[in-house]
Amino acid sequence: MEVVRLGNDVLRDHAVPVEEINDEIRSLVEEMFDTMVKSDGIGLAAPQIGRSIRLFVVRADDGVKRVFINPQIIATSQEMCSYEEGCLSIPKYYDDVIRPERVTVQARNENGRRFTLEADGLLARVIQHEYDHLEGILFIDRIAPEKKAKVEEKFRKKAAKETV
Ligand code: K2U
Ligand code: ZN
Repeated sequence: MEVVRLGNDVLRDHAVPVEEINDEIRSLVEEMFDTMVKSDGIGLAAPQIGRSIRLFVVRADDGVKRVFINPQIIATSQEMCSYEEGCLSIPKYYDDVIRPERVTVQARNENGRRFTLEADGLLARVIQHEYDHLEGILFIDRIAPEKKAKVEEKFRKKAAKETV
């Protein structure tokens, strides 16, 4: 599957809830895992493959594959931390982003079973980055405005060249 790049409007949409967790959703999840692994990602949100629905997959530090369908962040820690983030939709650009250290998320898995997960470390970081994708938020929205403007300009130029 093709990962959409910065500049594609689908990355700025507010994704809609998954109505029914059926075989179509389960096969989409499988394809997203393959795409994520092939892209050396540790997370991938459905809007990044052009599907504006509330679903993302994660493969953080423990290597365990996790699916989050209709996730809700129900708590975040006061303590914040900084981490250098990247994004498969904004290739080759990395920058430090400050976010809460820990997060509690409630979601359904690929079989529709509800679960609640308390995460810290890299898993908490990826969950927050992927959750942002469902809200149409990208990590560059959380860095200094002048740096964000430079990245957007670079991708606009690249897209313009490709369309020629
Ligand atoms: O959502 C994505 O675009 C995948 C992100 C996942 C990520 C979230 C938070 C912090 C770092 C990454 C990355 O592109 S996956 C590639 C990667 C892996 C480890 C560290 C940085 C970038
Ligand atoms: Zn991303």
